[in-house]
Order: sequence, then C-alpha cells, then structure tokens
Amino acid sequence: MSSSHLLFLLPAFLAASCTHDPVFKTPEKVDADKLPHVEQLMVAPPALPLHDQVAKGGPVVIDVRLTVQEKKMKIGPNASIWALTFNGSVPAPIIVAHQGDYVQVTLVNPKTNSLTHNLDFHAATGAMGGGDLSEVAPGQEATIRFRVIKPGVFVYHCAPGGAMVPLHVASGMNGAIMVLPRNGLTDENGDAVKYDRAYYIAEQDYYIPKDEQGKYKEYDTPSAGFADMLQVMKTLTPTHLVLNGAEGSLTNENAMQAAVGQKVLFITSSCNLDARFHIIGGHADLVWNGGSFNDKPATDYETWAVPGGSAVAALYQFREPGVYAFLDHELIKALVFNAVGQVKVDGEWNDDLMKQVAKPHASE
Ligand SMILES: [Cu+2]
Repeated sequence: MSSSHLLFLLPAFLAASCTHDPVFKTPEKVDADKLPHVEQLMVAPPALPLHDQVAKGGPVVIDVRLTVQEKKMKIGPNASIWALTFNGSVPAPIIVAHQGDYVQVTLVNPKTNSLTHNLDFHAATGAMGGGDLSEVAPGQEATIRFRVIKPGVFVYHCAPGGAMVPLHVASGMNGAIMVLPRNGLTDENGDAVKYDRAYYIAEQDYYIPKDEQGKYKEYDTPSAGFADMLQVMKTLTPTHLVLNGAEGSLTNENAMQAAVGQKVLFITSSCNLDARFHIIGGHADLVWNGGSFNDKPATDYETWAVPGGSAVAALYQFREPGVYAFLDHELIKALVFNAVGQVKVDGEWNDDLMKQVAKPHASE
C-alpha cells in the first residue's frame, strides 16, 4: 500500500481508536427500573467513597442518601457559621459513578431544620440540574434519578432560588461528583492510567458579618444572619477562604497522606470563586482542564485553574518524601486567609532530584 493510501486511512484509524462517545451523542434509553442498584456510602472529604476505577459490567443505579444538617461550625479561631451541609461536611461528600450510570439521590431535610434546600448537579441534564425536582422543606424528603452522560468532575450545590443560592453555597452547601469513563482514566497518550489514592479538596469562601467592635457575629438561626451576610457578600470580598470548610481541615493531623511512587488524584473544586491549585515542590503530571475526562489531559503543570462553579482533576506521582503544602497559589488566599493544606509523603529521598550541595554558611 502506498504512503498516500495510509494517510487516507489515518482519520478512520484515529476515529476507531478513540474509545470516547461523541460529545453530541445521547445514550440509548435503558429501562433503569430493571438495572441493579448499588448503594454508595458517603464519606466526609477529602476521602472518596469505595469505588472501582474501571466499571464492572454495564450501567447500574447508584443509590446515594444526602441528609441536610444545619449546624454551627467553627471555621477559624475567631469565627463560626451556621453551616448548611449535606451529611454534615463542608464540602459535601463526593459521589463517584461511571459514564452511563444512573445516580439516584434521596435528599432528606429533617424537620429539625429551618430552611428549604435542593440539589443542582452540574453533571445532570435538565430541570435545573435536578434543582426543580428535589426541593424539600423541613420534614420532607425527595428522590431524583439522573443519568451521568458526560465523563468528568463536576460540582453540585444547593440552589433554592434568588439570593438564597449564593447564601447557601457560601454557607458550605456544595460538593462534587466524579464520573469516570467506563474503562477508567487515560493519560496524554490515550493509555490507561490508575491512581493509587484520591482526595477531594474544595475551596470555600465565607462572608461573616462583624459587630461594632470588629468581632465576628454569631446568630441564633441560619436565616437570622442572612441580611448581614448579604451586605458582606455585596463587597465580593470574603472574610474567610479555606480548604475543606475550616482552617486546619487538611493540615497537621488532618494532612493528606501518600508515599513516594504513588499516583494521587486530586479532585479540586470551587463553587463560587476562581481558584488555582499548586503543590509546593511538586507538579500536576496530568490535568483534566475544565474537569472533562473526554479531553486529553494536559501535562506537567505547575498550577492548575479551577473556574468558580467547576471541578478539575489533577494527577501527580510523588517522587520525593516530605510534607508538601497544597494551596491556592493566590498566595494571599493561601497564607493570609489560610486556603492551605498538606500532603505528607513517606519514602526514600532521591538525591538525584534535589540535594543540598552546601549547607548555609558564612559567605566568603
Ligand atoms: Cu440549601
């Protein structure tokens, strides 16, 4: 066969070797009522629920239960908030599914709560991401089922309408879902890539009102603080910016763990503000910009961007032991506001990658 023939065949070969569904394809309908159900037990971030990286068999219905907890939460040494949470954590638990699965979420709003809540999944299609179908007053529960047709990482959040949307989101009511390709993740060459560990990290902005003495105010109920909080929000200047809900959530005894040689998947999100994540002394080997697993991952980033209202996944193989700062490289956010975490990495030091050639000493 001549080389011109080979060139002619190239586009067909590339199309055939691509395992992704076309972007505009709506999957064929399945009788979801006949599919097996798999209960997913939610865990508090940064942990992920137990899951397979490569799907075993065909689509399933993943059952998820989220219970709203309105609770006072300390977010820093001098401030607390009426956190509005799904299952008690900020961010809310991350859900993991595979492309083509169905996610069946029961949202429970106990009668001891004071506000109406719902769920807007950026991974879902129609009905305000499910928001229109999942709104529950205190004492109610509702169940929605949506199919995850696009692979990637996406945020979900409460969206009860109007200014209540940012008020609830800025009170902690946001989380993420990871929709893996059925065959798992692929690297920049299209080859399968597995992670040894995964963590979910969310940047959270808070707008806590102060009293005349400059002390952060506290309120008897969540809604009692909303009018004051709205005034702080209008400045577009948060009073607190943290990772995973509160200062210190991911540092010291709460640090993320890894070992030299392990590939760690970081799912990062920010529901309101733009964020940018960086590992001091490390990199992102792979970044799925915009959160899409249908796109080829970018390679060797120093810092990756997370536009407000989205999640982005980055994979890094740790090559040196030590305590790495994991932060927003808007350094004021990281080191004045405390939007910082840590990854503690065990293993053998590699002199080839870094070595102190001369200890600090008096210069000649
Ligand atoms: Cu809410």
